[in-house]
Amino acid sequence: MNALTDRSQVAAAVQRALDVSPITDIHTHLYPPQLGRLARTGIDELLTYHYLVAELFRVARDAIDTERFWTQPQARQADLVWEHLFQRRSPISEACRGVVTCLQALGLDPAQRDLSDYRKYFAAATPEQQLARVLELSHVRTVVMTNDPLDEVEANLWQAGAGRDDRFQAALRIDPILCAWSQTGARLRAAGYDVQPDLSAATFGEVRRFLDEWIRRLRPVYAAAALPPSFRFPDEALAARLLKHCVLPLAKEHGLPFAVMLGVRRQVNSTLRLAGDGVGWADVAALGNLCAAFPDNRFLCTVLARENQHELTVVARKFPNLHVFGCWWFMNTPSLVAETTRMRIELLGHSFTFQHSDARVLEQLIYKWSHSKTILAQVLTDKYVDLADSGWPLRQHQIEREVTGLLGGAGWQFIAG
Ligand code: FIX
Ligand code: ZN
Repeated sequence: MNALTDRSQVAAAVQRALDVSPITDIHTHLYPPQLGRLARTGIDELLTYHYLVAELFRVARDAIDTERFWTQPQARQADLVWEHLFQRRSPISEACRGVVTCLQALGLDPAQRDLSDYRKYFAAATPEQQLARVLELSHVRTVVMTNDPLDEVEANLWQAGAGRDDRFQAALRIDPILCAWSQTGARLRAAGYDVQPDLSAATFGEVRRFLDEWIRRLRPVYAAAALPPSFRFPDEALAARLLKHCVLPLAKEHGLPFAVMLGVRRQVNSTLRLAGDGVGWADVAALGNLCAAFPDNRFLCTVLARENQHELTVVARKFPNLHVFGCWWFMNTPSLVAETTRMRIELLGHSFTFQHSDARVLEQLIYKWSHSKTILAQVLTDKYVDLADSGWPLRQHQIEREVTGLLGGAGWQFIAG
C-alpha cells in the first residue's frame, strides 16, 4: 500500500478514519429509555440545557426575572431561549450552534420561527427509535453514564430492577461522599449504614460496604468524582482521607479505575441552578501525588481550567497509571479543543482519549461529536503532514487504528488494565 504524502491524501485518510471509527463517549449524563425521565430527549430539553439558560440570562436580564423563569413550564422556558438566543440574534455560541447542528442533522429546518414543528417531530418517535437514530447519526457506539447512588430518583430505579442496555455502561459517581460528607453520612446512617462523622476505621468499612453493593449492582467501568480547586493530596481533609483509606483500596480490589475531574466551583451563582457552576485553577500536583501513592490504581482525569491543561499533560507523561480524557464543559469549544488536542498529541502521542460529550440530552451527541471531530480532523491532518514531511511513510490502516484509539479504544485498553 503506497505511503500517503501530500496534504490532500492525508486529509482524506484522516476523514475516512473519522467516518468509520466507532466512538465511546466516556463521560455523559445520558441514560437508556428504561430509566424513564432520566433519559432526556427533544427540543425543549435541548433548549433548556443549562449552558443555554446561562446565555439566556445574559441577554435577557431585563426581560426575564430569574426566579420567575424557574416557575415557568419547560416549554415556556424553551420558547424564551428560542426567542432571545435564536430569533433576536444569531445563535453563534457553541451551545447555540449545537442546537442548529442537531436540527439540521435530523432533517429539520433550523430557521423555524417557533418550536411547534420541532415538537411534532420529536413527539412522533418512540424513545427507542430516537436513540437508534441519534447513535447512528453520531457514530457513538457506547455511552458511559453518570450514576449517582445517592440520587434518590436514580437509586430507586436501579433498586427496582431497571434493565440494562448494553449500549450504556455505568460509571459510579461518588461526589456526595467525597464533597458533602456531613449530609451524606447522615443519609447513609438513615439507610442503615453504621457511619459516624469522625471517619473511623469502622466508618470507612461501612462506606466500603455501601460502595461494594453499588459496584455489584451497576458493574461500573470506572468510579468518579468532580473535585473543587481546593482539593489537595496528601491532605487531612475528608475527601483525601476517604480516597486514601476507603475509595482507592476498594477500587484496586475491584480493578476499577478512578476518574478525577478537577476544578469545578459548584454554585458560584445559585440563582442559575445547574447553570450556576464555575471553574477554578486546580492543584494538579495532587493528581500526580495520587498516581505516585497508589501505583496499583489506575486514574482517569479531565480538568476544567484551560490553565491546568499543560500541567495535566506533563503529569500524564510521568505516570503511566494516568489516562487523560476529554475537553470538559467550559473546555469544550472549538478553539480550546484544538489547542488542547494539539498539545496532547505533541506530548502524549495517541495515548489519551480525545473527547467526551458530557451530553445531558440525547440529541446533543450529534453536535458535540460532529463539532469535535471537525477539530480533530484539522489537528490530526496537521500532525500527520508534519510526520510525513519528516520522512515517515504514513499508511491509511495505521491512521484508522490510531483514530479508533483516540475515539475510545485507548480508553477501553486503559480501563481493562
Ligand atoms: O460534574 C460533572 O459531571 C459536570 O459535567 C456537570 O456537573 C455539568 O453540569 C455538566 O454537565 C457539564 O457539561
Ligand atoms: Zn459531566
